[in-house]
Amino acid sequence: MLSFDEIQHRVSQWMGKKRFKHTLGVVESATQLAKLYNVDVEKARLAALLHDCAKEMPLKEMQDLVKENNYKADEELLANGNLLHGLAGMIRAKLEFSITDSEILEAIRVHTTGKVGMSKLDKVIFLADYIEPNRDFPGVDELRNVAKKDLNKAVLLGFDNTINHLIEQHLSIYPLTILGRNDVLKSCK
Ligand code: DGI
Ligand code: FE
Ligand code: FE
Ligand code: FE
Repeated sequence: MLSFDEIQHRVSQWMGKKRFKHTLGVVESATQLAKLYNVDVEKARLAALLHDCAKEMPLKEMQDLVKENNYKADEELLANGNLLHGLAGMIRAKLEFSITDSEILEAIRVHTTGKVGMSKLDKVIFLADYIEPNRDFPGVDELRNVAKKDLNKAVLLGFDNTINHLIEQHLSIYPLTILGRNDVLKSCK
């Protein structure tokens, strides 16, 4: 089993400076959120460190990784690296670092799309990805404030922001993202 620092070093070689900085920001935010919401901090740190570990792979390599390891992915997921890098990252985490913890692997897998029935760890990683210190978009400070008070409400705002953004750009919304959004809405209020 490699140490956190050894994994960090390997991950840094798989991405550019900017994404590595983002990754360390997600580790920082995930650590804070995990403490706040009673999530296993070590699991959150490892999932955060690995969440984008496949993001800079060429799409073809992501697709091969998924197929060669017999994972199933629908057409829309397979066709778009923005969607596929979660699953590809999960497989990389398993193969390259022998991560076997199913909660960590799942949080990596669903960090972009979300899903129905997200665990607290899934939500912490999803949200940390959104609010880490290097993120700068309209509404991020409001989201950071909500994240300190209500995990589900903050995740809902994250989904809403993503969906709004996709609509503004006339892009496809992955159906599971809508289902995940509606599911966390039920946990709000
Ligand atoms: O990998 P990051 O840039 O840190 O962030 P991310 O994994 O949350 O999102 C990656 C990209 O995926 C981002 O540009 C928005 C896009 N995305 C998120 N949800 C959907 C989506 N794209 C489509 N087409 N459909 C979605 O539902
Ligand atoms: Fe990502
Ligand atoms: Fe990210
Ligand atoms: Fe934008």
